[in-house]
Amino acid sequence: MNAPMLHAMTPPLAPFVDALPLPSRLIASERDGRLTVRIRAGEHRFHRDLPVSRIWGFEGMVPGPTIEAEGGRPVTVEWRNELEGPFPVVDTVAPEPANADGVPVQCLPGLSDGKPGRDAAGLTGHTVVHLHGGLTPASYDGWAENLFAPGQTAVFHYPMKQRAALLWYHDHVMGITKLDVYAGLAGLWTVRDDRERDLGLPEGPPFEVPLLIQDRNFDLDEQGRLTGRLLHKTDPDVMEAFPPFTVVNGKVWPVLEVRPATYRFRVLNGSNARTYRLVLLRDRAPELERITQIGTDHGLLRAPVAVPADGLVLASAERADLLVDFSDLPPGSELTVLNTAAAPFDGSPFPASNAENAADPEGLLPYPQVLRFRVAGEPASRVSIPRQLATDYEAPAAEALAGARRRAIALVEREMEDEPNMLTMRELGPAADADDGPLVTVSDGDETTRYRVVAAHFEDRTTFFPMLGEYEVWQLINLTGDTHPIHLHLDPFQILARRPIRYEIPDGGIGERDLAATVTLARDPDDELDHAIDDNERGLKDTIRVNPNEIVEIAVRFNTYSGRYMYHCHILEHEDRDMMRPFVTMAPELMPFMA
Ligand SMILES: [Cu+2]
Repeated sequence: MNAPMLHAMTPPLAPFVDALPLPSRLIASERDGRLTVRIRAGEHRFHRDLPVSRIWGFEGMVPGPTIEAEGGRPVTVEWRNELEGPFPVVDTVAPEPANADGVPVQCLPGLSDGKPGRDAAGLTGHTVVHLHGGLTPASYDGWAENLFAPGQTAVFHYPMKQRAALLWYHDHVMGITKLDVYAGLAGLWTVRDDRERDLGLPEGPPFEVPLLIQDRNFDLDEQGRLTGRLLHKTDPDVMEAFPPFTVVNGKVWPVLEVRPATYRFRVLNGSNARTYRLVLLRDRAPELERITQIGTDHGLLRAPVAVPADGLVLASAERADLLVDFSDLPPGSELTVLNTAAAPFDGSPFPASNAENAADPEGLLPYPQVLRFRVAGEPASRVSIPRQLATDYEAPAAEALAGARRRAIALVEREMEDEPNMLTMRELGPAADADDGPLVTVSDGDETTRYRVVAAHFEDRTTFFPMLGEYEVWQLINLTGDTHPIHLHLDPFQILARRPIRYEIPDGGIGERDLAATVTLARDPDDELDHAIDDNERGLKDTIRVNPNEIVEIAVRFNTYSGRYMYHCHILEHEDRDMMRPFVTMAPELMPFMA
C-alpha cells in the first residue's frame, strides 16, 4: 500500500464526541492531610461507542483521583491494594510488523495474529506506588522491588516540602510498569503554595484544567468489532507500544467546551512510550501564539515563554503548565490540538504549518487528533500574565559547578535474537592507562577521555553515591537512534547543555555488559537536529529528553533526603527492560565510614 492510501485511514471511533472528563479531586487539607486510596479493579468507558473496559485504577478509576496538596503540609496516604484479577490488559507481540496491506499492526486494533501473552494474564496485582516529582524520603518513594500484594497496605508519608508543581503518582513495579500503568494505575497530584497563588493564576475549575494524555489500543471480537478490552501490542520491529487512540483524562479524542477566557492547562504525558508534539489549530492554521508556557516539571519558570515554533514537545512523564487565551473568540469557534510527532520519536522536526498533514501510519501516528476546544458561553476575564514568575531558583553558577563531580552514562540499545531489544544505561568510570579492554572514548578534538563500563544492569552494584547539597554534572550520552526521556527520582535538576555528537560502535561493540564506542563532540553530517535547549526546558526538570546524536549535560544537586533511589528512562518499555539504575544519596558525614 502506498503512502497516500495510508494517509486515508479512517478512525474506527468518532473523534470529538465525548466531553473531556475532569478527574475527581482529593483535597488533602479537607481531610487533615490523611488520605486513603484504594487500588482496585474497575470499569471504564474510553469512548461513547466503545463497550466498557475493565481497568485497574486508583479508586478503580481512569485516571485516579487528583490529589491536591499544599506545599509544606505533609500528606499521608494509605495505599490499599485491593486489586483482583484477571489482569485487565491483553499483552501481545504481533508476529509481523505490518498486515497484508502494509499497514503497521500497531496502528490497528486487535491482536494482529499475536497470541495473548500468558505471563501478563497471570498477573495477580502486586503493585508499588511512586509519586513522580515528589521530594519523598526513600522509604516512601516506591522502590521498584518493594511490592505490596493484594490485601496489603502501604502507608506512605509525603512531607511536601517542595514548590508548587504538577506531579503524578503511578505504579512502578519492576518489569511490569508498562502493563500496570497501561491498565490504568496513574493519577495526578498537584502541589500549591502561596507564592504561586500571589500571581493570580486560575486555580481549580472551571479555568484550571488538567490534561493527562495517554495512548491506548483495544481488542476486536470475531466480527471485527472493538470490544473495549485494553490491548498492549508490540511488534518484532518496535518493542514499545504506540497505540493509535489518544486518550485525554480517560476519553478518546474528547472535546472541551470553553468560555472566551484564559484557561490554565496542566498537561502531563502519561503515555508508555509516545512523545507528543502538540500544535493548536484554528481553521486549519496553527495558533501557537495563544499559548504561553509558565511552568514545567517542577513548577513555575522564571518568566513566561512561548512554546517552540514546531509545537510543544512532551515525552513520557514531562509536564507543562500552560495559559491559553480564548478570550477574543466568538461562540462556536473550534480549536483542535493535533500531535505531529511520529513514533518512535527521534527529535526530527515537523513544521506546525503542516500539522494538518501529520497523519503518518508508517510513523505509527495514524490519527494525530488529541483534543478539541469549542468556545461557548459568556466571556470571562482575561488573565494578565506576570512578566516574572519564579524567583526561587537560578541557573547554577559556573563557580558552583567548577569542582563538581562528573558522571557519564551511555544510553545503549542491544539487539537481541527472537526477543525484544534490551536497553541499558551503562555507567562509565575512568579507564586505567593500561586498560585496553572495550573502551568508550569521548573526544572534543583536543582531549580524549577514556571510560569503561562499571555498571550496566539494574542489579549491578551501585556506583553513584551523590552527597547531599553538592552539585554534580551528569552527562547522558545517547548511542541509540531514539529520544530517551531520562528521569531522576528525588530533587529536580537543570539542563546545562545539549551537544551534538557523532559516534562509532564497532561490530559486537555492545556486549551484555561491555561497550566499545568512539564518541566525538562534533555534528554528524547527516544529523538534522538542532540540539537546542528549548526555553521551556530552562526550568526545574525531573525528566529530560536525550535525542539521538546528542550528549545532554545536567546539573544535579540532591538537597533533601538520604537513601536509595532510581533513575531511568521514562519510556516504560525501556525502564522495564533494564534502562534503570540505582543511586544512593549520602549525608556527607557518613562518607568517611563508607568502605
Ligand atoms: Cu528509553
